[in-house]
Amino acid sequence: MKHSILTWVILFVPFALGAQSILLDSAISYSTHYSPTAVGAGNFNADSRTDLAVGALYVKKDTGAIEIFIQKANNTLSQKATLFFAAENPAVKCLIVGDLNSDGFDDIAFGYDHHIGIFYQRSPGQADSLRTITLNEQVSSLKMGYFNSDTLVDLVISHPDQGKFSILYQPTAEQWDHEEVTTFSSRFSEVDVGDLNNDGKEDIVLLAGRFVDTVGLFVHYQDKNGIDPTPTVLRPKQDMMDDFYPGGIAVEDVNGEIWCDLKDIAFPHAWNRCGCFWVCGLVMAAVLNKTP
Ligand SMILES: [Ca+2]
Ligand SMILES: [Ca+2]
Ligand SMILES: [Ca+2]
Ligand SMILES: [Ca+2]
Repeated sequence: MKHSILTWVILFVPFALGAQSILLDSAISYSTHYSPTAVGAGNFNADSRTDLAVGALYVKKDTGAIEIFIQKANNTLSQKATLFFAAENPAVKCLIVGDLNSDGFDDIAFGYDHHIGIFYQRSPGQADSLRTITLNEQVSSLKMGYFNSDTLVDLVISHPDQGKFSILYQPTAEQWDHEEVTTFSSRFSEVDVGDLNNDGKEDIVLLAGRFVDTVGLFVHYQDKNGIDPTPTVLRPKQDMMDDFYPGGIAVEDVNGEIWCDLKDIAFPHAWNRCGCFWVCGLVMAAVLNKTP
């Protein structure tokens, strides 16, 4: 296998958040064998340290890969294994790590082409063979959340075309029921999950931005009947978005409103502008504050 010199930048730039500036530590770079496109953090060896899974843009025709980096006791990473999988279009578009089946071991879910792939971790460091769930549309982003008032985690997937998103409900462990939701007619580059109205139920936020001229956030609230298919549309002031398109969103309480536990929505600019792919060039461009 050809060893790429592409590096993966974890910490790169200071970013601005309102009037505050936060200077991150100096960059730490690790080489991956294949061009990295997506990353997720979890535990792959049952110790107390967080490890990383990195999805690849290209390995070779009909072959995709997830590279596993284990965090050592000195807080550095060591490449431990590569999970290969067969696919017609194997470029990994998005990746998350979490315990999908509630067995105590973190699993890996990722999107490629119009599929979601899952590697279940059956015992520490041992991945099962690939489980594939085929959707109707291409995948641009996926996240975990709880969307039907049970205790098993579900998945939400954004599609870059057709004004649709998908929910994979998990009625019993490792069984995934696909529901496709038609929403505002736009193209979604990213999805995130958070309780935006502080009612204890997680809501879904879709970002239209990378592929369109008009930036918008489309919030689908969850009520007692489940996810509302009608979105609430949020559009930032256009001058916030001059000269670039946001590449992703993060739904977090970024300005410390812990006292009211409301979430804010941030637009990181994660597009490729300086030769490195993905995290390089991260800029916090806008924060939409919610007030009680
Ligand atoms: Ca670990
Ligand atoms: Ca698991
Ligand atoms: Ca569920
Ligand atoms: Ca909510």
